Order: sequence, then structure tokens, then C-alpha cells
Amino acid sequence: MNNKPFYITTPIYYVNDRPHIGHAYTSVACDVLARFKRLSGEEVFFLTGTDEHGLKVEKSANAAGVSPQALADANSQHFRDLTQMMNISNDDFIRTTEKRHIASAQKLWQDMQARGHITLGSYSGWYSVRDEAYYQESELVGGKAPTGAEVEWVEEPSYFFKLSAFGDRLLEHYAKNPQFIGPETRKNEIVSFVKGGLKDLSISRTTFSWGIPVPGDEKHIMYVWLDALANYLSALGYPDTDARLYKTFWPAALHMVGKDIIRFHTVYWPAFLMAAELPLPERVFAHGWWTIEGEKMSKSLGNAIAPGALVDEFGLDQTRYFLMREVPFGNDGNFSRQGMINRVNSELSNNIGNLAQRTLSIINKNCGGMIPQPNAYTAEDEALLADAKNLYILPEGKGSSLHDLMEAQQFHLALERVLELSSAANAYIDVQAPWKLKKEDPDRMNTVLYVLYCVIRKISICLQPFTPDSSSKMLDQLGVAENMRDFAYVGEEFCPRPGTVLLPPQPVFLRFTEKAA
Ligand code: ME8
Repeated sequence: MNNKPFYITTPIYYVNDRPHIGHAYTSVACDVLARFKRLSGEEVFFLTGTDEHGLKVEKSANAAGVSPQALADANSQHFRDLTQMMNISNDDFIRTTEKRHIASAQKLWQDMQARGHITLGSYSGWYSVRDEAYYQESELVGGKAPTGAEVEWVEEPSYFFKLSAFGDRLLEHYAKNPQFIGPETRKNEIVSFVKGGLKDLSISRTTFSWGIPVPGDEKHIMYVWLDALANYLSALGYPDTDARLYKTFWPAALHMVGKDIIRFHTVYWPAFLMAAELPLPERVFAHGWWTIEGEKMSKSLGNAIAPGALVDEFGLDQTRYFLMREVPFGNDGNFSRQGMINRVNSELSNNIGNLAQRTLSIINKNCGGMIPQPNAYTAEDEALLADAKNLYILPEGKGSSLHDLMEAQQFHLALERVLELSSAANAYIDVQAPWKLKKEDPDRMNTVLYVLYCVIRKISICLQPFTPDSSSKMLDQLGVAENMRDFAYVGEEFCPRPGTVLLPPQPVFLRFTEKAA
């Protein structure tokens, strides 16, 4: 097993808003990977948190008639609650108003400044509060930001980061490290953006005060994106580069972000790190954007879906599964209630749930509730067992294994592989009809049920990162010891012995039915 430490991060979310399924999506994707890596025997550090400074938060607080700190405290808690609600296994939760972060962001600034990459000047140009981003006149579309956000004219003294000096080094980095930006289409966008020429970046503001003071010039506060990006270092103990976490986990293995903030993570962030002479993260992956029943999610439309509403109605693991399964990871997607019902019923309930329930109830009824003793395998048995064997790691050159798909953040395809195996097992059970064999050929019945047992154990182990609670219930029912559930034990040779007594079966993935109005 690979023991390389794996540091994975979500974006830190702005506290001007309540969590919705967009935020839950990124956090669940990171959680699935963090769990997958832990099960693979890797040391993992998984960070999430909240981004609490900046004009957007200050304005929201003013509008609500509370202090920015009070707004941040209340809304940061909602994001912390989201991690609990979605069963996110983060190791830390960082807030940018914490002392440890302020010290880290200021040190990053000083590191960049000491090396001559920051100069004082004055900024005049367009700024979008919603995006917390500067725009060139030439980027505006009909007087608005390219994202559709309102822009305002800003004129003030400002420190600048000499981003223009980093274009060639960034392009060289992208070329030498083809995995640095995923998916490929996003990489092409970023490469052409950088090739178009980079302008120096305004990195301080003087006309409002909700931010981290610039070291040595407290009239200025830091640009919220420089402040926010530093969070990835702060949580590891930076500026103490001898801190255990920093030494173990920096540079990050993966910053997972939405496509809206890829430029900040693949242009500004690596340039800041180059300027401070710190190592660069290995990869940034930008996933796509969810719409709701075909519409953009927005405050004004009031159509944002609260993750809690989905969890209450459909179940936690069902929601996690749906988010990872519905949309090819990296593409935009649409949430529809019908889509959710279809995934829950046809895949979790009818396919995987039904396979487990059918098999385990026959074992319970016909085999005294014990794992049956197999006899000689037929070609059909061998074929299904070979499919199961190949699920996690495939022989060289035979398509993509679950392991490879997870490494490439292709979660929807990883789940498709699991479903394919489950469908094959359902087809096998239909043909073998073990319920008929008790009288006709009990030895054969035992073999069929044993083969199915092995396949269900494999499926349950592989689903753990996606549906942790349900998988754990399945593994309990299968009599799999808690210390034998990671990928080191995925092989058939680690199946519990025939004769092991099983708990009475209970359905795990129930069918969703609409409540009568
Ligand atoms: O950008 N579909 O915070 P933010 C998919 N504070 N993902 C979505 C989404 C949607 N409709 N809406 C939001 C910020 N997201 C900064 C980040 S990091 C140093 C600072 C997810 O609260 C997606 O991951 O606006 C997106 O990138 C993130 O939430 C934006 O969260």
C-alpha cells in the first residue's frame, strides 16, 4: 500500500451565506476521497473551514445590523454543522478570524514582500463584491463582471503583487506537472488565460476595515483572497515550518474547488507560493456547477436546496450517493427531485440493496444463518468471482479499476463499476435461483450463496467512502470484523470463514416512496 501522506482541502466557504447543496457537494467529494485514502492505508489530513473577512461579509453584516464578527460566528457554525450533518470526516475546521490564521497570512505576506514581490501604488478599476474579484474594463460584459455580478469603481492606495512577473514560471509549471490542474478542459482555459498576459494584482484595501492588517502598514487590510488562500498553510502550523503537520502534509496533495474559483487556485495561489519560496500543491481539481431543476441557484430565486432537507427526506447516505453519482465529476449538473428518486430507487434499493437482502435472507432461512460452505465452482461462479476480484484493482491494461478512477476523481465512474458488479450478481442470482436449490441440490445452493456473499462483502467494502453508515451496517450483517474492512482486506482470501454466524438480515437501502399529501 502507498503510505504517502495525503492532504486534501475544500474551499473555505464565505460566511455571508447559509450552506446549500453546492457546498455539501465539494465537502462530500473531499470526504469520499479522504475516506478512500484512509482505507488505502495512507495518512490523511482533511481540512475545511470558513472564509470570514472581506467586503462581502462586512456588507452582509451591515445589512443584518450585526457586527461582522457576530455574523461570522453564527454562520461559521452553520458550516460546522454541515460537516456533522453530511458525516464529513475532516481533521480540522479553520476560520480565517482565528489567531493562528492571522499570523500565517501575515507571515506569507512578509515572505512575499521580503523577496521583493510586493510594491505600494494605487488602484483604480472595477471590483465585484460578490466575486471578491478585480476585473479589467475589457473583461466586463454589458457593464457587469463576466460572472454576471455587479461591479463598482474603486480608487485607493493599494499594495500590488507582481503577478505579471510569474506568467512564464506558471506556464512552465503547468507543462512540467500535467496533473496540476484537473479536469483537462479547465487546464486549457487557465493556460490560455496566463498566455494572454498577467497584470499585477491589487492585494490590499484601505476603504473598509474587515480584514487582516497588512504587516507594517495598518491602514491597509489584505485582499480577502490572499488572506483566504493562506488558510491551507495556517491549519498545518505555518509559519512554523518545523511543525509536525506542516512537515508531514505540505505541499497539499489536492485542493478541491468549484470551477468558479479555479483561477484563484491555479494562478494566484501558486504565484504567491513561488513568491514566498514555498512548495506548490500537487493538484487542483475544479468540479462543475449545480443548477436546480434547470435554474441557477440564487438567493433572489430562493431556490437553494438546504442539504438538511435532502438528508431528512431521502437519508444521509442516499444524499451522499446521489451527489457523487448523478453528474460526471468535473461537469456541470442539474439537481432534480425525480433524478434523486430514480438513483435512490433503481440503484441503491433495487440493485445493491435488493442483492444483499435477497442473498442474506436465503442464507438466514436455508443455511441456519451461517456463511455456507462452498463446493466446486462452475464457470458462472468463477466469472462472477473474477468480476469481484477485478473491481478494486484490475489486471494491467484491462480498463479502469475503482482504485484508478478514484485517483482521477472520477467518482461517478467508480460507482458505476460497483453497480456493474451488483447487476452482474443480480443476474447470476436470477439464473442460479438458489431458492429452488434447497431441496434439489443443497450443495450447489451453498456454493451459489457463498459466491454471492463474497461479492456483497466486496461491494460493501468498496462503498464505504461513499455511504459509510450503510456500508458499516452491511459489513456488520456480513460478520466482517471492524479491523478487516480496509482495502488491505479486499481480497477474497480475507472473507470470514464458512460457518461464521451472521446477524439476522435487515434491509439497508430502502425504497423511497412519496408520502401521501
Ligand atoms: O468562493 N455548484 O466561497 P463560497 C457546485 N470563500 N458547487 C458550488 C455551488 C454550486 N452551485 N455553489 C457553491 C468562496 N459551490 C471562497 C473560497 S478558498 C481559499 C476561498 C461550492 O462560499 C464550490 O466548491 O462562495 C465553490 O467553489 C464554493 O462552494 C464557493 O464557496
